[in-house]
Amino acid sequence: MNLYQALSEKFSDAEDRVAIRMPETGLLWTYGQLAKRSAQYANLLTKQGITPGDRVAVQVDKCAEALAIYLGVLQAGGTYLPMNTAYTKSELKYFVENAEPSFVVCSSSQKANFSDINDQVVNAAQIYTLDGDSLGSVCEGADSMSTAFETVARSENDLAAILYTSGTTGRPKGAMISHSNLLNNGRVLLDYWGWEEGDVLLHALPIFHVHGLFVACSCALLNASEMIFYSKFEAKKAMEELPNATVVMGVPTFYTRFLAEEGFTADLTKNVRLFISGSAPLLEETFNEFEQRTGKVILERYGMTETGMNTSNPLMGTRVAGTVGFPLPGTEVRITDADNNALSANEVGSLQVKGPNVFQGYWRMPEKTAEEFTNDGFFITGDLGKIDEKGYVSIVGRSKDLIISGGYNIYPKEVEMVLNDIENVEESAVFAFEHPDFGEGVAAAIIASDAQTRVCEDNLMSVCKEQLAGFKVPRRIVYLDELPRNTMGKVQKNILRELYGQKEYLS
Ligand code: MLC
Ligand code: AMP
Repeated sequence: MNLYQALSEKFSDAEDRVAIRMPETGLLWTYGQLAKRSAQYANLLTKQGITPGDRVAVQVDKCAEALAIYLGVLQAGGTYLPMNTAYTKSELKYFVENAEPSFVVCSSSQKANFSDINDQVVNAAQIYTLDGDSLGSVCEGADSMSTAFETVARSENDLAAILYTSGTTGRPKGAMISHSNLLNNGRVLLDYWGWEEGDVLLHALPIFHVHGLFVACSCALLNASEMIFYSKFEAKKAMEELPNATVVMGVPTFYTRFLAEEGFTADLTKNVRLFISGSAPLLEETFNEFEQRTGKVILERYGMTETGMNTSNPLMGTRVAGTVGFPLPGTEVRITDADNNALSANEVGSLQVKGPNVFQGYWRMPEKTAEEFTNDGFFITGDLGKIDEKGYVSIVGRSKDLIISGGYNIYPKEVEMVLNDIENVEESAVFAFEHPDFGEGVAAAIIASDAQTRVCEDNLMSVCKEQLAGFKVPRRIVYLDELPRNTMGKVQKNILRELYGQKEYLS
C-alpha cells in the first residue's frame, strides 16, 4: 500500500470538484487538476532518480503546488520532509545534514542557505525552487512531465514523512511517520468527526506540521472535500470565507483572534458544523465565550508529531471544556506513575499511548527511541494527564520542558544553548510566560558573567534572530543575579514562571 493510493481513492469520481481554492490569489484547482499535477511531480522526481525511501526536503510558502509536491513525493515512493519557513540557516543545516535528502525544494530566497550546506550532502543540481503557485524551477520541471503516474508500492511501515521536533536536550529529532500511521489516523478522524459529502474545510494552518498537513489535509483529501486555502491565518480574511465553510481547524490563537473581532457572530458561523481546536490547550474561557457568541461548541482534540491524533471530544456527545475527550478508536491511552503502573480515575500521571497511529521511532536515534517507549510498547508522550470516571482525558501539564506558543513548540534548551554562547552571558534559563495571544510566550532569565556589565540586549536579540526561528526568540527578558535552584542544583523554572511569568509582569 501507498498512502497516496488511499488519499486519492475518491479523486477520480471527484475530477471536476474543487480541491483547493485560494481566496488571496483566485487560484482554483479541481481534484482532476490536483491528481495530474501530483503525477507530474512524481514523474519529475523519478526522472531525476528518486528511489523509494529517499527524502525530499521542502521549505516553501503554503500554496497549491506545495500540496501537489507532497502528494507527488508520496506517489514516487519518497519520504516527505517538510520544514517550517521560519527556520534559519543554522537550523536548516542541522536537518539537512541529519536527514540527507536527495532533493530540496525551497524558495529562491533560501536557495543560498541550502547551497552553502556541505556539497557532499546536497549539491546545486538537487535544489529546486518554488516561489508560490506556478513559479520556480520545480514547476518548470514538472510542466513538461506526463500527467499519468503508476504509484510506487510501499509497505505499511515504510516512511511517508519525517518531521523534526525539538527535544529536551536541544538536539532536534526526526520523527519517522509511516504510510500506515497516516492512513490509519486519517481514516479514524474522517469517521470520528463525521465527514460528509459537501463538507468544505477552511484551511488556514501551515502545511509543514502535523495539524495542517496530516490532520487537515488527510481528512479533506480522503473525503475529496474543497479546501479554502489561506497562505496564513488572518482573522478578518478568514471571516470572509466562513459562510462558505462547514469545518474549521485551528490552534487556540485562531479562536481568540476570531473572538476579538466584532463581526464574528452567530450569523457568520451558521454554516460551520464543526470548529476543531488542537496543538495547544484551549482555555475554558475561550471555549465558553465562543459558545455564547456563536452557539457552537468547539471540539478539542489532542495529538503530537510522534503520534498523530490520540484523543478527541465527541462529535455527538458532550464536549467538555478543559478536556481533550476520549481515546480515538484503536488508540490506547493510559496514565501511569513513575514505574509505568496504570493509575486510577482522576489521578495525575504520565500520559502514554499505544496504537497504529504511533510513529516508527526517531531517525537514526535508536537509543532515543528506546528511551521514549515502555517495555510494553507504550509511547511516553511527556504530557501529564488524567482520565475521569467517564473516560474524558485532560492534559494537566508537561513533564517535558516545553513551551507551546501559538501552536508551535519551543524546547527551552535549544534557546538556552544559543543564549549561553552570547558574550557576557554566564547562563540563562528559558521558561514560559502567559501570552494573551499565543497562550504561552518565550521568556529568558539571563545571568551576566560580569555583574557590572549589563548584557547588551540588542546583541542578544540579533544573535537569537539570526540563529533561531522567529517564534523561538524570547519576547520577555529578565536580568537576574542568580537562578533559583533546588538542593540538587536544578534550576526551578516553576519559580521563574511564578515570579516573572504572569501576563501583567512588567520588567
Ligand atoms: C509567529 N510569530 C510567533 C508565532 N507565530 N511568535 C510566537 N509564537 C507563534 N506561534 C512571530 C513571528 O516570528 C514574527 O515575529 C511575528 O510573530 C509575526 O509573524 P506572523 O507570521 O505574521 O505571525 P502570525 O500570522 O500572527 O502567526 C500566528 C499564528 C501562527 C498563530 C497564526 O503562528 C500559526 O499559524 N500557528 C499554528 C502553528 C501550528 O500549525 N501548529 C501545529 C503543530 S502540530 P517578528 O519578531 O518577526 O515580528 C502539533 C500537533 C497537534 O502541535 O496536536 O496538532
Ligand atoms: P508537537 O510536538 O508539535 O506535535 O506538539 C505536541 C504537544 O502539543 C503535545 O505533547 C501536547 O503537549 C500539546 N498539545 C497538543 N494538543 C493539545 C491540546 N488539545 N491540549 C493541550 N496540549 C496539547
